[in-house]
Amino acid sequence: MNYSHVTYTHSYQLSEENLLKESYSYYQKLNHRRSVRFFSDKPVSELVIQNLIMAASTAPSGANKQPWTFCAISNPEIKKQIRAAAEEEEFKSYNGRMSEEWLRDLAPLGTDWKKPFLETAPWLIVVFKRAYEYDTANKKHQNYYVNESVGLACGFLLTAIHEVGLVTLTHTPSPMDFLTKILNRPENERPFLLLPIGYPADDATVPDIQRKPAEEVVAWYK
Ligand code: IYR
Repeated sequence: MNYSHVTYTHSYQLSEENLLKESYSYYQKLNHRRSVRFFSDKPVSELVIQNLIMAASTAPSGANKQPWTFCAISNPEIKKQIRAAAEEEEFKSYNGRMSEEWLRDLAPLGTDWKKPFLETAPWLIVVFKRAYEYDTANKKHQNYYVNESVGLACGFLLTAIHEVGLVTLTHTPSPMDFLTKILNRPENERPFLLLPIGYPADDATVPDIQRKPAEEVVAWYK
């Protein structure tokens, strides 16, 4: 069945001058986003988390399949299990699984296998990609561009979290299949990204990294 088409309405069109101003200030705003590893345990309400997830879920997706599930976890017992399992994998990664070059690249960031933020942050969001779907007759249906779609949704989630003054970290313990087991997810779902979310700790620090300048990022073809 085809969709009916409705008129596209966008709330504003900026003057050229304001377009320049707004695009610059949006860049400045996003440029303040940082991956934060030190969280306050100050609670964040469930409705806030739901709004942030629904903002993420507005991302475009292949054939509009929206191939994602966001698990929102505040249960301390589950967070504890996730931390223990993640640290077990990370310990192995930092002590033999990652290459020398990888460890050298990470050294300036000061990361290690310990992940206390998985318990401190009031919420963990585990994003699952849905490789395929089952209909009510248990027939399998494919999804499209699943990694791209879920990656975009995660990008939306990160910008939404930043916009409301909360912080997060794109944490990817590897391998991540322990999340499927702990959260009891169905076999058509695969863990994609683990995000602690909350307020930054009062004494939170971030590494003093630099972003590439425009000349290194943009290739113009005018
Ligand atoms: N997943 C590990 C290691 C790690 C890997 C990369 I690439 C990073 O940019 C940061 C960390 C961890 O979370 O510590």
